[in-house]
Amino acid sequence: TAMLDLIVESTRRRVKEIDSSVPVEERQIQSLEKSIRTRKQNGVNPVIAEIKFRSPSEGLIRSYEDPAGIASGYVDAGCAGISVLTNPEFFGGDNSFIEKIRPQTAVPVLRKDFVVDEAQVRETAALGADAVLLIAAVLGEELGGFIEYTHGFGLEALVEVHDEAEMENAISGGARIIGINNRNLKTMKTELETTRRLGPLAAGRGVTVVCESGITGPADIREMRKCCDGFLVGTYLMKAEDPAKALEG
Ligand code: IGP
Repeated sequence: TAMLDLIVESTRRRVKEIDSSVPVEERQIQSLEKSIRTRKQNGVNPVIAEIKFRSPSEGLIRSYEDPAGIASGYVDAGCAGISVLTNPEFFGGDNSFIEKIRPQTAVPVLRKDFVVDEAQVRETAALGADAVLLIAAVLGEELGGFIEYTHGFGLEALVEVHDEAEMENAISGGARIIGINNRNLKTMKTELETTRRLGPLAAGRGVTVVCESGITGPADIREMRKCCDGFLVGTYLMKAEDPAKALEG
């Protein structure tokens, strides 16, 4: 996984600059798990809408505009949560996006980065996000420890998996929300088949399953809803002329 290795390596450099003396304020988090469950019970497709200006596979997705403006459009359109890329080098993100979005957003905010060190989890809490992405392929045997550390801050973890072994690692590690990434990080191709195959493995095990990546519109959501609880959509929304309208659509 050359691309993933490259991203992880550059992330390790950023980790050295984290100031862990910044206080983590005590606060009530907004639960992504509940937000997804409630919408599903009410017959609404739970969509976590993403803010992502570039990616390794797409290059520039959308020219930069105020992330808080995009987020408020997503909230008005009824999203279950907002996913925010904070990796600058590969995804055009920034930690400050979280601080800009959080105060004016009534839905859970997911901080999406490549967590390789506990200092990043603590940083996520300090930035004010409600949930953090943990990638099974990055953390391996350390995954369970990171999940526990995350829950210790009162934060939720979206635990990302791409195959059967990672799914088992996530469930046995105590994951409550599992994202099945349809993108193969080796080939960078997306296949909805991944969620079709792995989704049923999580059924009846008390976890909430999110179908991630490669969703190209409402038809994909209708097709996939039997295999998962929620959806994470980035590129399709960010490429739309009006991302919020695309979400309503
Ligand atoms: C969104 P898409 O294909 O709708 O833009 O995908 C999201 O799943 C994707 O951004 C993503 C991601 C990640 C990004 C999934 N896992 C890990 C960075 C790191």
